[in-house]
Amino acid sequence: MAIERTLSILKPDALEKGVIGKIISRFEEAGLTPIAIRLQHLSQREAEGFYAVHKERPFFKDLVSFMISGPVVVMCLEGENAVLKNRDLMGATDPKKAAAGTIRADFAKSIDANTVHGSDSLENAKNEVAYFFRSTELFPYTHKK
Ligand code: IDP
Ligand code: MG
Repeated sequence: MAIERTLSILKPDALEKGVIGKIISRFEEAGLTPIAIRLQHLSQREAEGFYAVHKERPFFKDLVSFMISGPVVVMCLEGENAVLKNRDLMGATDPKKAAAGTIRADFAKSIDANTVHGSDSLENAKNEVAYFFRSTELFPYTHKK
């Protein structure tokens, strides 16, 4: 398996509940290392640009207003099979359908406030990491595999 990079966002509800440390621990324990990490309060333009693929969907307005309702944590995670591993740790989009023990099952309260974003493919991961981080802001370092 290959070492990959993926984008993770801890959404405003994660900060509101005070669970960012618990969530980052889950990533680290699964072998996903944050190689860039930043607290950021997204502007409307930044959130709309990030979620541009969803702009025709009925939930787009609510999604953007939720994502700008408070600060978020944006992170680049690196590790074996990072894209799929992160999606597995996150659980299904709707927390009611998320498997037990996943981040969304344990922390999310609704499909809007679903605690985490994660890139869904290697190609999207590359674009999403580049949306938030310059290459000089990524700090790969030796870590537990
Ligand atoms: P994902 O976050 O699991 O990849 P996507 O389908 O990419 O899910 O949708 C992006 C975000 O839009 C979701 O995390 C969720 O917050 C929101 N969303 C998706 N589908 C719905 C819906 O049917 N109603 C309300 N919000 C939704
Ligand atoms: Mg998605």
